[in-house]
Amino acid sequence: AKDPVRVLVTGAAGQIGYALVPMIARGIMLGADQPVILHMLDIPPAAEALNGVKMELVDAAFPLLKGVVATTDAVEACTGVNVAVMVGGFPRKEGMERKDVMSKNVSIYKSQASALEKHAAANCKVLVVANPANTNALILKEFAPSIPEKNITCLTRLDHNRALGQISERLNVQVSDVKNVIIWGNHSSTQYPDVNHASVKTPAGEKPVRELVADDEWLNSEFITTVQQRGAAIIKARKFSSALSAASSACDHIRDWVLGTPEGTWVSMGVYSDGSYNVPSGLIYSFPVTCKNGEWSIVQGLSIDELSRKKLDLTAQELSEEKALAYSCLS
Ligand code: NAX
Repeated sequence: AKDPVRVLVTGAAGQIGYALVPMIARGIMLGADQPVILHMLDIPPAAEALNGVKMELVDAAFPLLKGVVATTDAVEACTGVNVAVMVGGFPRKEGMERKDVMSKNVSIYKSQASALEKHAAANCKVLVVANPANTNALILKEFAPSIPEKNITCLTRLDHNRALGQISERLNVQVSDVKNVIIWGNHSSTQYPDVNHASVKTPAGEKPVRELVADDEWLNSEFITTVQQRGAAIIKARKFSSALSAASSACDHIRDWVLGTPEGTWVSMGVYSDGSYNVPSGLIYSFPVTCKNGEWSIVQGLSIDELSRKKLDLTAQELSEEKALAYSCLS
């Protein structure tokens, strides 16, 4: 039998945490044959609720779950973890300035970066979910210099999956037959959902999404805004933000990273830019990636048309501004 993998979930008493931990304990993140030990971190006001989640994990009698650590101590939470899913953060409340929210998250991610750097297992893979996800991941990277930058990522897979979902609904095809959409840039409303290289499996072979949809007007406007605004639409409908889809996408992100993407298929991940596609280096930016042997690589050589170029630059611009704001909170 395999040795258990230790998976940290921060903010585990929150909405996404509640949806995510049972998925991990069922093997959805790391595979049906992979035992896990869950490490759950939250803050003292949520300690009792966190303990309740632990009780439910025990009650669910998950065969793969070999242990649960539930704590409000970041060092205890981070010790020995192989995978860290960072869901905890400070939410934007009505009337709060962007800078105030940024400042709270910068201080959280700075201190959790040090806890991970000092106490996580070597080669720990980190996924930041909490918003502003790209910039929180960048702060984590800056303050955990001994963690390889390749190991620090943020979640845009939910946006990627939303784009697959929209195409599948529009064409009335199985979502599993749609592939290779791309989310470029920030996990925010400036992200660019790009279908220029996406295809659908049909009885007559793979066909480009643009050819099948045959409505560039829809693809260039409504499709893009629907994906960009989907988070807000969920809040409006549910009065709470996306949780089950965020949790499921976080599992997809880690599973594909660890176990690999299928041949001929790429996914979107927020990763440290190396300057590919003329995206400024030094930002955590969402790119199309393939994964093999536990490592991602950015898909190279895709053609970028004029409309796309503008959208790639716009979201990079927003990330540069967020980065500057985050740094201004440090001084
Ligand atoms: P909740 O408010 O339900 O849960 C957040 C939890 O984090 C709370 O239990 C809170 O006590 C805890 N927390 C706060 N500060 C902490 C700290 N310093 N250490 C550990 N835990 C801490 O929010 P939820 O709906 O679960 O969303 C969590 C985060 O995910 C938010 O930042 C949200 O904006 C972000 N999202 C990101 C998405 C993405 O695709 N990247 C999509 C979904 C979601 O909106």
